[in-house]
Amino acid sequence: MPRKLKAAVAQLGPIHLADGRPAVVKRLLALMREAHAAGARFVVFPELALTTFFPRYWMTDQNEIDRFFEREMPGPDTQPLFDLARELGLGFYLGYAELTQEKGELHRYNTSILVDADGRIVGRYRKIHLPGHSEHLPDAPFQHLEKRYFEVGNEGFKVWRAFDAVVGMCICNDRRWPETFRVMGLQGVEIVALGYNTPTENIHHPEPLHLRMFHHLLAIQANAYQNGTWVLAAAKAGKEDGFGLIGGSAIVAPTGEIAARTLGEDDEVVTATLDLDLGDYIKRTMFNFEKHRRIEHYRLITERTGAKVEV
Ligand code: CDV
Repeated sequence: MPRKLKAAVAQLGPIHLADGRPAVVKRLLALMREAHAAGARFVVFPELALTTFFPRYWMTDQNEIDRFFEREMPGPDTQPLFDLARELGLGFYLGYAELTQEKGELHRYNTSILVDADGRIVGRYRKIHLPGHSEHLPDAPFQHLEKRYFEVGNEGFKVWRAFDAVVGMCICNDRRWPETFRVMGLQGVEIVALGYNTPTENIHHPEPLHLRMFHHLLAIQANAYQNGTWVLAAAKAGKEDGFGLIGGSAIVAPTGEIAARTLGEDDEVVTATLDLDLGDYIKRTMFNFEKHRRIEHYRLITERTGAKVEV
């Protein structure tokens, strides 16, 4: 019996500072209805999908920072997403800023959740590869303060069984790191869901715009192929209060080919029917890990963090 899943990525156009949660959730609900009308059973939303990409702003008042965080999930503003998921039988991936209390201490993570078609949270991922910096960069056109506002995720790269598939999650910058996908690949991942906010400008080194899109697609296509997995990548796109984010939301097949891609920089849904067995031949042949991996030669990957020239 072939395993097929119609899945969607729901790109979001800009969310401005002045846009409140209820207005954003209304947009997400409309995208869910559109994905469902197209026959999808799973829809992927972007990273930090409930607010503007706030790490671009330098803030020192913790109360001001915490306005961008969710203290509960679902909470009063986000409950309608879960209700609609249950009503439509449509699961989703949602990225948001998580404020949680553990052992009496507050923690802040850049988080995504996997919600099944019954509207239940079945998985949670806390972003591990936090990009950017923690200090104020006065000469930069904008900030990228993920290292200031979030802790490194403490739950690893897990996979979950959902939609009759093995599903993993990662967030934005994680997609550029082969380790992210290989750890999930070693757990037999079949779908990697990922949301992202990629500024059009590299604040650390000038890069032409086309290179930003090229690197995004290069990373998700290569990692899909090298692990024989589908990748569902959802962008927040367009100009948020004048600050540009690339679009390019895509559904990538285990062959590394793009099966669907958004065209614009606004709210947009694209879908594809995933053949969940397509990655099997890649996992059995070219990337048969059991047969071909040589872990005795990979020690440096876990023993050394930075590159060191010793010759
Ligand atoms: N939100 C992100 O993680 N953004 C990063 C930075 C490096 C641009 C990204 O990889 O797109």
